[in-house]
Amino acid sequence: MKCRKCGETAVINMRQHKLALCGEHYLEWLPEQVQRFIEKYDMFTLDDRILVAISGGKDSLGLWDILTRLGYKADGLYIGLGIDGGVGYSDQSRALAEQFAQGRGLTLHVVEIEQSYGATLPELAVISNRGHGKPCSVCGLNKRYIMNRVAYDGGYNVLATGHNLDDEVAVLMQNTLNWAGGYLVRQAPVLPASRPGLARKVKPLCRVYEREMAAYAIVRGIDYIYDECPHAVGSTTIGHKEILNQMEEKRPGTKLQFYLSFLQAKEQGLFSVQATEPDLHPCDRCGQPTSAPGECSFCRLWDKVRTVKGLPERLPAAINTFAA
Ligand code: Q46
Ligand code: ZN
Ligand code: ZN
Repeated sequence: MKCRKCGETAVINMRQHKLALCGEHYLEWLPEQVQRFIEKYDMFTLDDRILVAISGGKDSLGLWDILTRLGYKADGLYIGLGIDGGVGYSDQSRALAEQFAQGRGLTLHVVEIEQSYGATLPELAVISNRGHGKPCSVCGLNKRYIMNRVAYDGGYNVLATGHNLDDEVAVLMQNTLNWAGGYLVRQAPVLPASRPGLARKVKPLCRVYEREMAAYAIVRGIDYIYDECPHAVGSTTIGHKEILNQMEEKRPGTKLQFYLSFLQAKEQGLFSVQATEPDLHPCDRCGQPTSAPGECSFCRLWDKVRTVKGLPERLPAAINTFAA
């Protein structure tokens, strides 16, 4: 397979785009694509301050790399969850995130939930008694809260995550199978900041295939964590990804088509009836916008942990920033 631009040996063949490229041209092509999506969906401009959620995986590190190559002001946020899974998952991913930031002179904020709030994620899952011993349900809540908090405190108006096309399509399939109207309405490349205190949420990689991100990280020499989170094993999302990959194999472009048709249908008003905004007010304890009466679910969760573990009322917030 030869590169369409120069005739050298191609490193990737993208059947859905009928395009094969060599390493050099691929490293040019992908950021151009991402820039196109940033503009198309009005995600942000060179004036915005962007906080990128960094997991240590190929998508978030690849995204951070692309945004800085494109000239955007983007700092990173790594949230340490204290997950071991027999492979030191959290420690390893944090080390890779720090190594990436240091090597490029970028600013990375690190929040360890155990240090900041008093328990690791697996501990929290047991204490909260939610999610049947699986930490994923409390994980999302904590990540969302901490991302909003750090974005707000640090004056970032945009929060970028590395969700790729495969992630988006797996969620879309799940939401469609459940006809989850509320979720379908909110699934989008951009979620505007509807209230003061919330940053605009963007997914610049929403049209980039997972294998394209893996190829980018490898060709670009980015050291990333190959393992998935140990708690992701056997998840519904991974099951859906496998099915979608089989469909893609038979008909290249299926995943992209599914996603783009969904966005188009939404634009034409297919889900607009459902678009009701929850009533938000500031949490009694922390002040972040919440739809729950009184305290937000994050504060209530950690109140319980403090009671169970006999911890002091409030631990000092610990955000470690490794500045450029
Ligand atoms: S939710 Fe669950 Fe993920 Fe959190 S505990 Fe791991 S698998 S990281 S996207
Ligand atoms: Zn080439
Ligand atoms: Zn709160």
